[in-house]
Amino acid sequence: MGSLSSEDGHYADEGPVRYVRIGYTFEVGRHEVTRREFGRFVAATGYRTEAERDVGAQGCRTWSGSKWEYTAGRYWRSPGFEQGEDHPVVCVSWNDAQAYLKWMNERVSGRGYRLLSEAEWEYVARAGRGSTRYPWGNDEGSEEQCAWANGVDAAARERIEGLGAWKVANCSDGHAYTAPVGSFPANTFGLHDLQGNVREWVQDVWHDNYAGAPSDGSAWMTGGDQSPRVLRGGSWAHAPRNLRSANRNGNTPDSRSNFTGFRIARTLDVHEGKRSQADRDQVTAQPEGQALLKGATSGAQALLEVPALTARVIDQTATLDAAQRKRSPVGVLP
Ligand SMILES: [Ca+2]
Ligand SMILES: [Ca+2]
Repeated sequence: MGSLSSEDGHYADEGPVRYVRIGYTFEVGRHEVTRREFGRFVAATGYRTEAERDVGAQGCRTWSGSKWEYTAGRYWRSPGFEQGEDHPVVCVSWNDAQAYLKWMNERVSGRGYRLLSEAEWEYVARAGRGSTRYPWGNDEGSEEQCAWANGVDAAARERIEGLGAWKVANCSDGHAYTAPVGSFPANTFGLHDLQGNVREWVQDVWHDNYAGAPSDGSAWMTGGDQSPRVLRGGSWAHAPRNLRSANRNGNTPDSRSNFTGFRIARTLDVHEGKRSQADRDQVTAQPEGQALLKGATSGAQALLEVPALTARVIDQTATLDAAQRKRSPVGVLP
């Protein structure tokens, strides 16, 4: 986990590189949480996001054409660009994500929905491509990137004003802002859009580097800076460098922007690869039509319409070897 200082685009907070062993099975949302899913939560609870309540700042952080700034009236239903119901929800804070998870856990007791830990996030984002900068390899800003992920690209430069000095991929991924979830290929774990589309909240508090970080996959909740939470994966608004699997950021739990969303997860079973009988019973007992499982690869299902889950036996050591490859000249604008 992390990246070596020799990796192109490396930031100091991505080191030191370390081994993480995740000795339990967990599920992770196949997609980022969508507007449809979040809307169901809001309809059921009347929840008002922090953007709507102007917590700490007015509205949601958006691009004005010259800078990022909090903009009154912007929130998840009105983020400053068009979104369909199958787009990822944005303008949600870490606290809003926790409210969503709390509601899910009240609806379906005992399931323990939560955010991913930072280590889990990087594990599933790398998806077996441990040593490359991206799951598609090392080249950035290339056609390959645009086939894989929604980052800031030629489509964005065409449609978004004032990009000026933004580093933009030299290809078009077809989406200036968010894309419907699952528009890009699944990784080898069956998961979509870890890199790009929206940046995703994870559970951990912020640390400036990985010195002393847990090695068992759990969220790092002690020490460091206790206020900011970690964000991973880059988004439609991020340069290729920030779509790298190792890239990380932190922001306060009430912060929100129109490139930030989240993804859900839960621990399945400490017995590797085996689902508990109670869990199987729950799945069997679910009311017809309530499961929303689109082509999941194994028996994991949600009891209410939540992001489709995919079950994976995560009992491997997430490794980063020292293999560093010279990448080709990149097609990135200055
Ligand atoms: Ca894009
Ligand atoms: Ca993402």
